[in-house]
Amino acid sequence: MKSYKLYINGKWVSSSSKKTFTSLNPSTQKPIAKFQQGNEKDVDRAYFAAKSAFESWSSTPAPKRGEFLLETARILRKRKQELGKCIALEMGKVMPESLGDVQEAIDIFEYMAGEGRRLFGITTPSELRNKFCLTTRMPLGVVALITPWNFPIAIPAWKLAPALICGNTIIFKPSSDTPLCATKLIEILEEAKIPSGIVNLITGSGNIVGNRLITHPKIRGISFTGSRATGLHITQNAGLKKIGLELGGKNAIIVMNDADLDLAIEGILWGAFGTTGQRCTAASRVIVHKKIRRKLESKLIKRTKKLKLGNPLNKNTDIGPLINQKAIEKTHRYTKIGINEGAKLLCGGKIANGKGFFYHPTIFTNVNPKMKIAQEEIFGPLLSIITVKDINEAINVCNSISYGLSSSIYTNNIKNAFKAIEKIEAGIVYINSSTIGSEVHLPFGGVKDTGNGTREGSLGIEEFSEIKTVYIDYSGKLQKAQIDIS
Ligand code: UN1
Repeated sequence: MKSYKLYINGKWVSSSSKKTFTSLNPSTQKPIAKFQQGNEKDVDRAYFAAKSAFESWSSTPAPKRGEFLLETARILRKRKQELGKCIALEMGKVMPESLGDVQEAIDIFEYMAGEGRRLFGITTPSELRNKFCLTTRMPLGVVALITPWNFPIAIPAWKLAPALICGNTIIFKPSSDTPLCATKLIEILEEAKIPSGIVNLITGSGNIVGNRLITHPKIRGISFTGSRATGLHITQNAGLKKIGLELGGKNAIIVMNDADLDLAIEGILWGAFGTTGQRCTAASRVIVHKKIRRKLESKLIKRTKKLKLGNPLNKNTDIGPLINQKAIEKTHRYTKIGINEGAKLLCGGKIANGKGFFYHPTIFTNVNPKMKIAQEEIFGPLLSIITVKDINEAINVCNSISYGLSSSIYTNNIKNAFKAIEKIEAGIVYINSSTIGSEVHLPFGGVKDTGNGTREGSLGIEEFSEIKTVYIDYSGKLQKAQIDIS
Protein backbone atom coordinates (compact mmCIF):
# COMPACT_ATOMS: atom_id res chain seq x y z
CA MET A 1 0.00 0.00 0.00
CA LYS A 2 1.25 3.45 -0.87
CA SER A 3 2.52 5.51 2.03
CA TYR A 4 2.38 9.33 1.99
CA LYS A 5 4.51 11.79 3.93
CA LEU A 6 4.21 15.07 5.77
CA TYR A 7 5.18 18.21 3.87
CA ILE A 8 7.53 20.46 5.82
CA ASN A 9 9.68 23.24 4.39
CA GLY A 10 9.09 22.08 0.82
CA LYS A 11 10.09 18.45 1.49
CA TRP A 12 8.10 15.25 1.91
CA VAL A 13 9.24 13.79 5.24
CA SER A 14 8.29 11.06 7.72
CA SER A 15 6.82 11.85 11.10
CA SER A 16 9.15 11.59 14.06
CA SER A 17 6.45 9.38 15.63
CA LYS A 18 7.35 6.63 13.13
CA LYS A 19 3.66 5.77 13.17
CA THR A 20 1.16 5.75 10.34
CA PHE A 21 -2.60 5.51 9.96
CA THR A 22 -4.80 4.34 7.11
CA SER A 23 -7.47 6.15 5.14
CA LEU A 24 -10.51 4.03 4.19
CA ASN A 25 -12.76 4.06 1.15
CA PRO A 26 -16.20 4.50 2.78
CA SER A 27 -17.98 2.71 -0.08
CA THR A 28 -15.99 -0.52 0.34
CA GLN A 29 -14.30 -0.14 3.73
CA LYS A 30 -11.03 -1.03 1.99
CA PRO A 31 -7.86 0.87 2.89
CA ILE A 32 -6.65 3.45 0.38
CA ALA A 33 -3.19 4.42 1.59
CA LYS A 34 -1.06 5.07 4.66
CA PHE A 35 -0.36 8.49 6.14
CA GLN A 36 1.96 9.83 8.79
CA GLN A 37 0.69 10.04 12.35
CA GLY A 38 2.11 13.50 13.00
CA ASN A 39 3.06 14.60 16.50
CA GLU A 40 4.02 17.71 18.49
CA LYS A 41 7.61 17.61 17.23
CA ASP A 42 6.40 17.66 13.63
CA VAL A 43 4.19 20.67 14.38
CA ASP A 44 7.18 22.44 15.90
CA ARG A 45 9.29 21.65 12.81
CA ALA A 46 6.50 22.96 10.60
CA TYR A 47 6.24 26.08 12.73
CA PHE A 48 9.95 26.72 12.36
CA ALA A 49 9.68 26.35 8.57
CA ALA A 50 6.62 28.62 8.37
CA LYS A 51 8.22 31.21 10.62
CA SER A 52 11.40 31.24 8.53
CA ALA A 53 9.40 31.65 5.32
CA PHE A 54 7.23 34.45 6.70
CA GLU A 55 9.54 37.42 6.19
CA SER A 56 10.02 36.79 2.50
CA TRP A 57 6.41 35.79 1.74
CA SER A 58 4.83 38.65 3.64
CA SER A 59 7.04 41.17 1.88
CA THR A 60 6.31 39.72 -1.56
CA PRO A 61 3.91 42.19 -3.25
CA ALA A 62 0.36 40.88 -2.90
CA PRO A 63 -0.32 40.94 -6.69
CA LYS A 64 2.77 38.75 -7.08
CA ARG A 65 1.41 36.35 -4.44
CA GLY A 66 -1.78 36.39 -6.52
CA GLU A 67 0.14 34.94 -9.47
CA PHE A 68 0.89 31.81 -7.41
CA LEU A 69 -2.82 31.52 -6.61
CA LEU A 70 -3.77 31.85 -10.25
CA GLU A 71 -1.26 29.17 -11.18
CA THR A 72 -2.74 26.93 -8.45
CA ALA A 73 -6.21 27.48 -9.94
CA ARG A 74 -4.90 26.57 -13.39
CA ILE A 75 -3.42 23.28 -12.15
CA LEU A 76 -6.56 22.46 -10.16
CA ARG A 77 -8.54 22.92 -13.36
CA LYS A 78 -6.15 20.71 -15.30
CA ARG A 79 -6.39 17.97 -12.64
CA LYS A 80 -10.11 18.44 -11.91
CA GLN A 81 -11.20 14.94 -12.96
CA GLU A 82 -8.41 13.25 -11.04
CA LEU A 83 -9.19 15.26 -7.90
CA GLY A 84 -12.91 14.63 -8.29
CA LYS A 85 -12.23 10.90 -8.39
CA CYS A 86 -10.01 11.22 -5.35
CA ILE A 87 -12.86 12.86 -3.40
CA ALA A 88 -15.34 10.21 -4.55
CA LEU A 89 -12.92 7.47 -3.53
CA GLU A 90 -11.85 8.80 -0.17
CA MET A 91 -14.94 10.67 1.02
CA GLY A 92 -17.73 8.98 -0.94
CA LYS A 93 -19.24 12.06 -2.57
CA VAL A 94 -20.98 11.31 -5.89
CA MET A 95 -18.98 12.39 -8.93
CA PRO A 96 -20.92 15.55 -10.00
CA GLU A 97 -20.70 16.87 -6.44
CA SER A 98 -17.04 15.88 -6.15
CA LEU A 99 -16.31 17.89 -9.29
CA GLY A 100 -18.28 20.78 -7.75
CA ASP A 101 -16.03 20.53 -4.70
CA VAL A 102 -12.96 20.98 -6.93
CA GLN A 103 -14.66 23.80 -8.86
CA GLU A 104 -15.26 25.66 -5.61
CA ALA A 105 -11.52 25.44 -4.92
CA ILE A 106 -10.70 26.76 -8.40
CA ASP A 107 -13.15 29.62 -7.88
CA ILE A 108 -11.71 30.72 -4.54
CA PHE A 109 -8.10 30.59 -5.78
CA GLU A 110 -9.08 32.74 -8.77
CA TYR A 111 -11.11 35.14 -6.65
CA MET A 112 -8.39 35.54 -4.03
CA ALA A 113 -5.73 36.00 -6.72
CA GLY A 114 -7.68 39.15 -7.65
CA GLU A 115 -7.77 40.23 -4.00
CA GLY A 116 -4.01 40.62 -4.29
CA ARG A 117 -4.72 43.76 -6.30
CA ARG A 118 -7.32 45.02 -3.83
CA LEU A 119 -6.58 44.23 -0.14
CA PHE A 120 -8.15 47.60 0.49
CA GLY A 121 -7.82 49.74 3.56
CA ILE A 122 -9.58 53.06 4.09
CA THR A 123 -8.49 56.67 4.00
CA THR A 124 -10.25 59.34 6.00
CA PRO A 125 -9.72 62.99 6.94
CA SER A 126 -8.06 63.73 10.25
CA GLU A 127 -9.71 66.00 12.80
CA LEU A 128 -6.53 68.08 12.64
CA ARG A 129 -5.02 70.13 9.84
CA ASN A 130 -2.08 68.84 7.79
CA LYS A 131 -2.63 65.32 8.99
CA PHE A 132 -3.82 62.29 7.07
CA CYS A 133 -5.22 58.95 8.24
CA LEU A 134 -5.40 55.56 6.59
CA THR A 135 -5.53 51.86 7.33
CA THR A 136 -3.48 49.11 5.81
CA ARG A 137 -3.64 45.33 6.16
CA MET A 138 -0.98 43.09 7.58
CA PRO A 139 -0.82 39.31 7.77
CA LEU A 140 -1.25 37.56 11.12
CA GLY A 141 1.95 35.53 10.88
CA VAL A 142 1.98 31.74 11.05
CA VAL A 143 -1.58 30.41 10.97
CA ALA A 144 -3.05 26.92 11.41
CA LEU A 145 -5.81 25.62 9.18
CA ILE A 146 -7.81 22.72 10.60
CA THR A 147 -10.28 21.33 8.11
CA PRO A 148 -13.07 18.73 7.91
CA TRP A 149 -13.58 15.85 5.49
CA ASN A 150 -16.91 16.84 3.93
CA PHE A 151 -15.42 19.29 1.41
CA PRO A 152 -11.92 17.82 1.36
CA ILE A 153 -10.61 20.08 -1.41
CA ALA A 154 -12.94 23.12 -1.26
CA ILE A 155 -12.75 23.93 2.45
CA PRO A 156 -8.93 23.74 2.67
CA ALA A 157 -8.90 25.95 -0.46
CA TRP A 158 -11.33 28.43 1.16
CA LYS A 159 -8.76 28.88 3.91
CA LEU A 160 -5.49 28.48 2.00
CA ALA A 161 -6.30 31.05 -0.69
CA PRO A 162 -7.15 34.01 1.60
CA ALA A 163 -4.42 33.07 4.10
CA LEU A 164 -1.85 33.07 1.29
CA ILE A 165 -2.96 36.24 -0.44
CA CYS A 166 -2.79 38.12 2.87
CA GLY A 167 0.84 37.01 3.29
CA ASN A 168 0.53 34.45 6.08
CA THR A 169 2.50 31.23 6.22
CA ILE A 170 0.64 28.07 7.03
CA ILE A 171 0.44 24.78 8.88
CA PHE A 172 -2.42 22.75 7.46
CA LYS A 173 -3.94 19.85 9.40
CA PRO A 174 -6.62 18.06 7.41
CA SER A 175 -9.20 15.61 8.73
CA SER A 176 -7.83 12.10 9.23
CA ASP A 177 -10.72 10.83 7.07
CA THR A 178 -9.43 12.60 3.95
CA PRO A 179 -5.63 12.87 4.08
CA LEU A 180 -5.23 11.79 0.44
CA CYS A 181 -7.26 14.74 -0.87
CA ALA A 182 -5.19 17.07 1.34
CA THR A 183 -1.96 15.55 0.07
CA LYS A 184 -3.08 16.04 -3.55
CA LEU A 185 -3.86 19.67 -2.83
CA ILE A 186 -0.36 20.17 -1.43
CA GLU A 187 1.11 18.46 -4.51
CA ILE A 188 -0.72 21.06 -6.58
CA LEU A 189 0.67 23.96 -4.52
CA GLU A 190 4.12 22.41 -4.99
CA GLU A 191 3.50 22.15 -8.74
CA ALA A 192 2.48 25.84 -8.71
CA LYS A 193 5.97 26.49 -7.23
CA ILE A 194 4.81 28.17 -4.05
CA PRO A 195 8.18 28.63 -2.30
CA SER A 196 9.27 26.25 0.49
CA GLY A 197 7.99 26.67 4.01
CA ILE A 198 4.95 28.75 3.12
CA VAL A 199 2.50 25.85 3.30
CA ASN A 200 3.24 22.83 5.50
CA LEU A 201 1.07 19.73 5.83
CA ILE A 202 0.83 17.78 9.07
CA THR A 203 -1.52 14.80 9.02
CA GLY A 204 -2.48 13.15 12.29
CA SER A 205 -4.97 13.24 15.11
CA GLY A 206 -6.82 16.23 16.51
CA ASN A 207 -5.74 15.18 20.00
CA ILE A 208 -2.06 15.45 19.22
CA VAL A 209 -1.53 17.62 16.11
CA GLY A 210 -4.68 19.73 16.56
CA ASN A 211 -4.02 20.39 20.22
CA ARG A 212 -0.42 21.37 19.65
CA LEU A 213 -1.55 23.81 16.96
CA ILE A 214 -4.21 25.47 19.07
CA THR A 215 -2.03 25.78 22.17
CA HIS A 216 1.19 26.69 20.35
CA PRO A 217 2.41 29.95 21.88
CA LYS A 218 3.62 31.50 18.61
CA ILE A 219 0.93 30.57 16.12
CA ARG A 220 -1.17 33.70 15.58
CA GLY A 221 -4.34 32.43 13.97
CA ILE A 222 -6.51 29.33 13.85
CA SER A 223 -9.12 28.75 11.19
CA PHE A 224 -11.35 25.80 11.94
CA THR A 225 -14.37 24.21 10.27
CA GLY A 226 -15.99 21.32 12.10
CA SER A 227 -18.08 20.42 15.09
CA ARG A 228 -19.41 22.79 17.71
CA ALA A 229 -17.72 20.76 20.47
CA THR A 230 -14.28 21.13 18.88
CA GLY A 231 -15.00 24.81 18.18
CA LEU A 232 -15.67 25.36 21.87
CA HIS A 233 -12.56 23.42 22.81
CA ILE A 234 -10.55 25.74 20.55
CA THR A 235 -12.00 28.94 22.02
CA GLN A 236 -11.21 27.65 25.49
CA ASN A 237 -7.64 26.63 24.75
CA ALA A 238 -6.26 28.86 22.00
CA GLY A 239 -5.50 31.84 24.22
CA LEU A 240 -5.45 35.15 22.39
CA LYS A 241 -4.97 33.86 18.86
CA LYS A 242 -7.31 35.19 16.21
CA ILE A 243 -9.83 32.41 15.72
CA GLY A 244 -12.18 31.74 12.82
CA LEU A 245 -14.87 29.14 13.46
CA GLU A 246 -17.37 27.58 11.07
CA LEU A 247 -19.38 25.13 13.11
CA GLY A 248 -22.65 23.31 12.72
CA GLY A 249 -26.07 23.93 11.32
CA LYS A 250 -29.65 22.76 11.68
CA ASN A 251 -30.91 24.42 8.57
CA ALA A 252 -34.56 24.61 7.60
CA ILE A 253 -36.51 24.86 4.40
CA ILE A 254 -39.84 26.62 4.93
CA VAL A 255 -42.51 25.64 2.40
CA MET A 256 -45.52 27.96 2.35
CA ASN A 257 -48.92 27.03 0.91
CA ASP A 258 -48.33 29.49 -1.96
CA ALA A 259 -45.07 27.80 -3.00
CA ASP A 260 -44.31 25.98 -6.23
CA LEU A 261 -44.43 22.58 -4.55
CA ASP A 262 -42.51 20.63 -7.18
CA LEU A 263 -39.71 23.17 -7.06
CA ALA A 264 -39.66 22.89 -3.26
CA ILE A 265 -39.44 19.08 -3.47
CA GLU A 266 -36.36 19.37 -5.71
CA GLY A 267 -34.77 21.76 -3.22
CA ILE A 268 -35.56 19.53 -0.26
CA LEU A 269 -34.08 16.43 -1.89
CA TRP A 270 -30.94 18.32 -2.85
CA GLY A 271 -30.61 20.03 0.54
CA ALA A 272 -31.34 17.01 2.72
CA PHE A 273 -29.67 14.20 0.80
CA GLY A 274 -26.96 15.89 -1.30
CA THR A 275 -23.55 14.85 0.07
CA THR A 276 -25.60 12.27 2.03
CA GLY A 277 -26.68 15.08 4.38
CA GLN A 278 -23.07 15.70 5.39
CA ARG A 279 -22.91 19.44 4.88
CA CYS A 280 -23.05 22.10 7.52
CA THR A 281 -25.52 23.75 5.14
CA ALA A 282 -27.66 20.60 4.71
CA ALA A 283 -31.42 20.98 5.13
CA SER A 284 -32.33 18.81 8.10
CA ARG A 285 -35.74 20.35 8.80
CA VAL A 286 -38.71 21.06 6.55
CA ILE A 287 -41.18 23.53 8.02
CA VAL A 288 -44.37 23.15 6.02
CA HIS A 289 -47.68 24.99 5.99
CA LYS A 290 -50.44 22.67 7.27
CA LYS A 291 -52.55 23.06 4.10
CA ILE A 292 -49.95 21.40 1.90
CA ARG A 293 -48.33 18.99 4.34
CA ARG A 294 -49.95 15.79 3.03
CA LYS A 295 -49.26 16.62 -0.58
CA LEU A 296 -45.65 17.49 0.19
CA GLU A 297 -45.12 14.30 2.15
CA SER A 298 -46.51 12.00 -0.48
CA LYS A 299 -44.46 13.59 -3.27
CA LEU A 300 -41.35 13.63 -1.11
CA ILE A 301 -41.60 10.00 -0.02
CA LYS A 302 -42.15 8.86 -3.59
CA ARG A 303 -39.04 10.66 -4.81
CA THR A 304 -36.91 9.69 -1.80
CA LYS A 305 -37.67 6.00 -2.23
CA LYS A 306 -36.35 6.18 -5.78
CA LEU A 307 -32.94 7.53 -4.73
CA LYS A 308 -30.20 5.00 -5.46
CA LEU A 309 -27.49 4.31 -2.94
CA GLY A 310 -24.19 3.10 -4.32
CA ASN A 311 -20.71 3.61 -5.61
CA PRO A 312 -20.15 7.38 -5.93
CA LEU A 313 -18.18 6.84 -9.15
CA ASN A 314 -21.18 5.22 -10.79
CA LYS A 315 -23.31 7.55 -12.96
CA ASN A 316 -26.63 6.18 -11.66
CA THR A 317 -25.83 6.72 -8.01
CA ASP A 318 -27.78 9.44 -6.19
CA ILE A 319 -26.45 8.93 -2.69
CA GLY A 320 -22.99 7.88 -1.60
CA PRO A 321 -21.97 6.44 1.75
CA LEU A 322 -21.52 8.22 5.05
CA ILE A 323 -17.92 8.93 5.95
CA ASN A 324 -17.29 6.19 8.54
CA GLN A 325 -18.72 3.69 10.99
CA LYS A 326 -19.19 6.35 13.66
CA ALA A 327 -21.35 8.40 11.30
CA ILE A 328 -23.55 5.35 10.63
CA GLU A 329 -23.94 4.78 14.34
CA LYS A 330 -24.74 8.43 14.99
CA THR A 331 -27.40 8.63 12.27
CA HIS A 332 -28.98 5.38 13.42
CA ARG A 333 -28.95 6.56 17.01
CA TYR A 334 -30.98 9.61 15.94
CA THR A 335 -33.46 7.39 14.10
CA LYS A 336 -34.06 5.57 17.36
CA ILE A 337 -34.28 8.85 19.26
CA GLY A 338 -36.87 10.13 16.76
CA ILE A 339 -38.99 7.02 17.20
CA ASN A 340 -38.72 7.23 20.99
CA GLU A 341 -39.65 10.91 20.92
CA GLY A 342 -42.88 9.97 19.14
CA ALA A 343 -42.13 11.25 15.64
CA LYS A 344 -43.53 9.23 12.74
CA LEU A 345 -41.01 7.50 10.48
CA LEU A 346 -42.10 7.93 6.85
CA CYS A 347 -39.22 6.18 5.12
CA GLY A 348 -35.68 4.90 5.62
CA GLY A 349 -34.41 4.54 9.16
CA LYS A 350 -32.17 1.62 8.23
CA ILE A 351 -28.51 0.84 7.76
CA ALA A 352 -28.09 -0.57 4.24
CA ASN A 353 -26.97 -4.18 3.83
CA GLY A 354 -23.52 -5.10 2.60
CA LYS A 355 -20.15 -3.41 2.66
CA GLY A 356 -19.71 0.33 2.96
CA PHE A 357 -21.19 2.93 5.28
CA PHE A 358 -24.55 3.32 3.53
CA TYR A 359 -27.70 4.56 5.25
CA HIS A 360 -31.17 4.80 3.71
CA PRO A 361 -32.47 8.38 3.36
CA THR A 362 -34.77 8.89 6.31
CA ILE A 363 -37.77 11.17 6.82
CA PHE A 364 -39.72 11.78 10.00
CA THR A 365 -42.98 13.70 10.25
CA ASN A 366 -45.15 14.86 13.16
CA VAL A 367 -41.97 16.32 14.55
CA ASN A 368 -42.23 18.74 17.42
CA PRO A 369 -39.69 21.59 17.10
CA LYS A 370 -38.37 20.80 20.58
CA MET A 371 -37.48 17.20 19.81
CA LYS A 372 -33.81 16.27 19.65
CA ILE A 373 -34.10 15.30 15.99
CA ALA A 374 -35.30 18.87 15.31
CA GLN A 375 -32.62 20.52 17.43
CA GLU A 376 -29.34 18.66 17.09
CA GLU A 377 -27.02 18.44 14.13
CA ILE A 378 -27.01 14.86 12.80
CA PHE A 379 -24.81 15.24 9.70
CA GLY A 380 -26.51 12.39 7.90
CA PRO A 381 -29.48 11.77 5.60
CA LEU A 382 -32.17 12.36 8.20
CA LEU A 383 -34.91 14.93 7.65
CA SER A 384 -37.59 16.14 10.08
CA ILE A 385 -40.90 17.58 8.92
CA ILE A 386 -42.58 20.13 11.18
CA THR A 387 -46.06 21.49 10.43
CA VAL A 388 -47.02 25.15 11.05
CA LYS A 389 -50.10 27.31 10.57
CA ASP A 390 -48.61 30.53 9.14
CA ILE A 391 -45.46 32.47 8.24
CA ASN A 392 -44.92 33.80 11.76
CA GLU A 393 -44.96 30.35 13.29
CA ALA A 394 -42.71 29.11 10.46
CA ILE A 395 -40.11 31.76 11.24
CA ASN A 396 -40.33 31.14 14.99
CA VAL A 397 -39.76 27.45 14.48
CA CYS A 398 -36.97 28.15 12.03
CA ASN A 399 -35.24 30.28 14.68
CA SER A 400 -35.90 27.94 17.62
CA ILE A 401 -32.49 26.28 17.42
CA SER A 402 -29.05 27.16 18.70
CA TYR A 403 -27.47 27.27 15.23
CA GLY A 404 -27.83 29.91 12.50
CA LEU A 405 -26.04 29.02 9.29
CA SER A 406 -28.40 28.73 6.33
CA SER A 407 -32.15 28.67 5.77
CA SER A 408 -34.54 28.78 2.88
CA ILE A 409 -38.13 29.64 2.07
CA TYR A 410 -40.25 28.52 -0.85
CA THR A 411 -43.02 31.02 -1.48
CA ASN A 412 -44.49 33.06 -4.30
CA ASN A 413 -45.68 35.73 -1.91
CA ILE A 414 -43.35 38.69 -1.75
CA LYS A 415 -44.43 39.56 1.80
CA ASN A 416 -43.46 36.12 3.07
CA ALA A 417 -40.16 36.30 1.23
CA PHE A 418 -39.18 39.66 2.69
CA LYS A 419 -40.33 38.70 6.16
CA ALA A 420 -38.06 35.66 5.93
CA ILE A 421 -35.12 37.78 4.76
CA GLU A 422 -35.60 40.13 7.67
CA LYS A 423 -36.44 37.73 10.50
CA ILE A 424 -34.58 34.48 9.89
CA GLU A 425 -31.61 34.19 12.24
CA ALA A 426 -29.00 32.83 9.87
CA GLY A 427 -25.90 33.96 8.03
CA ILE A 428 -27.38 32.84 4.70
CA VAL A 429 -31.00 32.95 3.50
CA TYR A 430 -32.21 31.46 0.23
CA ILE A 431 -35.49 32.36 -1.49
CA ASN A 432 -36.95 29.61 -3.70
CA SER A 433 -33.71 27.69 -3.61
CA SER A 434 -32.27 25.05 -1.28
CA THR A 435 -30.08 25.64 1.79
CA ILE A 436 -26.89 24.70 -0.04
CA GLY A 437 -25.07 26.28 -2.91
CA SER A 438 -22.97 29.16 -1.64
CA GLU A 439 -20.74 30.97 -4.13
CA VAL A 440 -17.20 32.03 -3.25
CA HIS A 441 -17.56 35.72 -4.07
CA LEU A 442 -20.17 36.20 -1.33
CA PRO A 443 -19.66 35.94 2.43
CA PHE A 444 -20.15 32.48 3.95
CA GLY A 445 -20.81 31.89 7.64
CA GLY A 446 -23.37 31.86 10.38
CA VAL A 447 -24.71 33.41 13.55
CA LYS A 448 -25.43 31.99 17.02
CA ASP A 449 -23.70 28.66 17.75
CA THR A 450 -22.60 28.28 14.13
CA GLY A 451 -19.44 30.17 14.86
CA ASN A 452 -17.88 33.32 16.18
CA GLY A 453 -19.04 35.64 13.44
CA THR A 454 -16.23 34.95 11.00
CA ARG A 455 -17.20 34.98 7.35
CA GLU A 456 -15.37 32.99 4.72
CA GLY A 457 -15.77 33.28 0.94
CA SER A 458 -15.44 36.87 -0.20
CA LEU A 459 -14.68 38.07 3.33
CA GLY A 460 -11.87 35.56 3.88
CA ILE A 461 -9.29 38.33 3.95
CA GLU A 462 -10.87 39.72 7.13
CA GLU A 463 -10.09 36.43 8.84
CA PHE A 464 -6.47 36.33 7.71
CA SER A 465 -5.39 39.94 8.07
CA GLU A 466 -5.10 42.52 10.80
CA ILE A 467 -5.74 46.20 10.35
CA LYS A 468 -2.99 48.70 11.00
CA THR A 469 -4.06 52.33 11.56
CA VAL A 470 -1.63 54.93 10.24
CA TYR A 471 -1.54 58.67 11.11
CA ILE A 472 0.67 60.89 8.96
CA ASP A 473 1.28 64.33 10.40
CA TYR A 474 2.84 66.73 7.90
CA SER A 475 2.26 69.93 9.92
CA GLY A 476 5.82 69.94 11.21
CA LYS A 477 4.68 70.62 14.77
CA LEU A 478 3.25 68.68 17.68
CA GLN A 479 -0.52 68.48 17.24
CA LYS A 480 -2.47 66.92 20.10
CA ALA A 481 -5.56 64.98 19.12
CA GLN A 482 -8.71 65.93 21.03
CA ILE A 483 -6.93 68.98 22.42
CA ASP A 484 -5.59 71.15 19.59
CA ILE A 485 -8.87 71.14 17.75
CA SER A 486 -9.78 74.77 17.38
C1 UN1 B 1 -20.06 22.94 4.37
O1 UN1 B 1 -21.00 22.18 4.32
O2 UN1 B 1 -19.21 22.83 5.29
O3 UN1 B 1 -23.20 26.02 0.19
C2 UN1 B 1 -19.80 24.01 3.36
C3 UN1 B 1 -22.73 24.91 0.25
C4 UN1 B 1 -21.27 24.68 -0.08
C5 UN1 B 1 -20.41 24.82 1.13
C6 UN1 B 1 -20.79 23.96 2.25
N1 UN1 B 1 -20.87 25.62 -1.09
O4 UN1 B 1 -23.37 23.95 0.62
